[in-house]
Amino acid sequence: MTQLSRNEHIKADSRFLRGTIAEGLLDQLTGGLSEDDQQLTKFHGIYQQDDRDLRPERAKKRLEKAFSFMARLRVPGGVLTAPQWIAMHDLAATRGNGTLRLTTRQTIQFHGLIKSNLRPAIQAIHAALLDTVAACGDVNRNVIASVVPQLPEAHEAVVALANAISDRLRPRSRAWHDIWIDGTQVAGGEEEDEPIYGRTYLPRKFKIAIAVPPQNDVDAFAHDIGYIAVLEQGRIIGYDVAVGGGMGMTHGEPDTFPRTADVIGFCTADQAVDVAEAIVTIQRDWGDRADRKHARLKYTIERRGLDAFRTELTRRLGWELSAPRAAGFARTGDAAGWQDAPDGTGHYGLFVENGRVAGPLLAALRQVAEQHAGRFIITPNQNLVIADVPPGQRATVEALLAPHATASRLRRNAMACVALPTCGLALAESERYLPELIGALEQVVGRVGLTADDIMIRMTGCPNGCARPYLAEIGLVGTGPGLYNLYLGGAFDGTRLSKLYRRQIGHDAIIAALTPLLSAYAAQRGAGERFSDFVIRTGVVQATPSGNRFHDDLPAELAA
Ligand code: SRM
Ligand code: SF4
Repeated sequence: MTQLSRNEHIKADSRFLRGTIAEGLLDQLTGGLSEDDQQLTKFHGIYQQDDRDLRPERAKKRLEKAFSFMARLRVPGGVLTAPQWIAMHDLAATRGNGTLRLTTRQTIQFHGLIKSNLRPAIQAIHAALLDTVAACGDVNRNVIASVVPQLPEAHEAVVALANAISDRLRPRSRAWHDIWIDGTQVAGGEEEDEPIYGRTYLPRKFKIAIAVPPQNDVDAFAHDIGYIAVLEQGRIIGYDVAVGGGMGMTHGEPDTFPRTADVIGFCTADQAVDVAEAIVTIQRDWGDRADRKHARLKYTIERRGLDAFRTELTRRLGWELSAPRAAGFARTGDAAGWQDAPDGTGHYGLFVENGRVAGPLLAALRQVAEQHAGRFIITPNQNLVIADVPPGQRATVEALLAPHATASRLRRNAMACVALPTCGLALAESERYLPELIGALEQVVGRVGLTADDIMIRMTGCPNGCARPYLAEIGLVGTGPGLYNLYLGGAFDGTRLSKLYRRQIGHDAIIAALTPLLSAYAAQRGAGERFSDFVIRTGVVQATPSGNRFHDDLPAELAA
């Protein structure tokens, strides 16, 4: 019999996600929690971290690492009210590190919560009618949806679906309430049940996105399930269903790879939640519980085959998906500036560099929230939309935010994961370095005449792919301090993975590698041709047709 991974035992023995978290919170001798409890707090949306900048100094002084916690909200569709935004602002200021971090999954992360602040922080989130339930862990995570408030009917439908899926797939355990809100309960849980997940939940994390074409702002093909809306006269009548997407891989292990999801059919809007549940239960039963590196749905599908997966889905649903019918995508990313809605309101797209809301921008957004009763919608590209602004308030909103929104096109189309100093898995800088690299590349695009073009750059500090770098036109993935693998050729509409172009290069080599390519693109591109399509047409890299070919077709010097 195959041996289960350690996490499977931790889950099974946890009394439905309780472990000894409540006791650990009372232990004042350490700023951290036990190793097993660290795995369990993830299911409550909480990660133990430490400030990696301080590690050497603290080690020299024989001090414990500078532990703190990151908490992540569950916000299906990314929609917050203005009072909720204010509450989150206050929480970051009083309990966190004074910043809000908008994430690539349309939510907010708080960094720097010390252990004694953790429970008050979660209680403040709860008081604002929000929670952190299942924002991490081996369950369905925050369900993301296209940000299209300018199409009110469609937007309302996808946000409602995101909420309905999130509700259906939310763990039923009361552990989150018991530990963080009620506060004292240590025992309990034995009598509970998880009708969808069971005692050991899923083999691994699970992610769902809902897209409204032509906008692929959610990167539908990067998800375990991507729903792609089919519209008739502005109304969503159903969704194409794509399965088996994912980004994470491990350097030097070619049996791990990013994968774009496969479209397997169409369901009506009323059927979409049942489809999600059926797919989740297949992954619960078929997923690999021995090796967490092969436990995502993408590997289940590679192992069992798409036909077998489709047959099992039909069996569990009791009916069959019909033939796919969604329209294609035009682009990923977000629009900046005003979008007009039919009722005369406006929606202001604000670029937030790498999602970090801090300093004057944080203060300006608070002022906007205080004056505006509309919604704050977080995008899946770490940006923000101030929605439902009446005509009379447009000038005020713009005056407050425009000074913070100026950025080149290159910068606006770029995204970096958090990485150092908080991410325990980072091999290289990302959020703290990308602005500098973009600055250097702005000089290059300025020289060759590409300042008016949209070229998409994404960076991560390790191969886990939190900023979806393998779907970028230019992807940079950390391999070690100051070093990155450079990937090219991910399609601008999010439908094609990229290919490795240079291994382990630093700042100067990145600029040196990209300069001639950008220059050639400016001079030789066809009408409307994207940078990623150009590098494939001219043979700079081979196209990657599917995830299991990600490591193929490399020149000899790059092949592992
Ligand atoms: Fe991620 C782990 C940050 C989106 C793939 N991710 C982490 C952790 C929690 C590190 C850890 O496990 O200790 C990072 C915390 C950093 C920090 O200090 O805050 C982290 N991931 C992020 C965020 C904040 C990146 C960002 O800059 O916005 C995103 C938060 C999402 C959210 O709000 O829920 C984030 N992570 C993603 C995405 C993109 C997406 O979901 O669309 C991916 C790729 C898609 C996918 O899942 O395949 C992603 N994160 C991972 C992985 C690799 C998973 C895999 O299948 O191999 C890990 C590591 C792991 O799970 O073992 C990881
Ligand atoms: Fe951390 Fe790696 Fe994710 Fe970046 S990609 S946040 S370095 S896990």
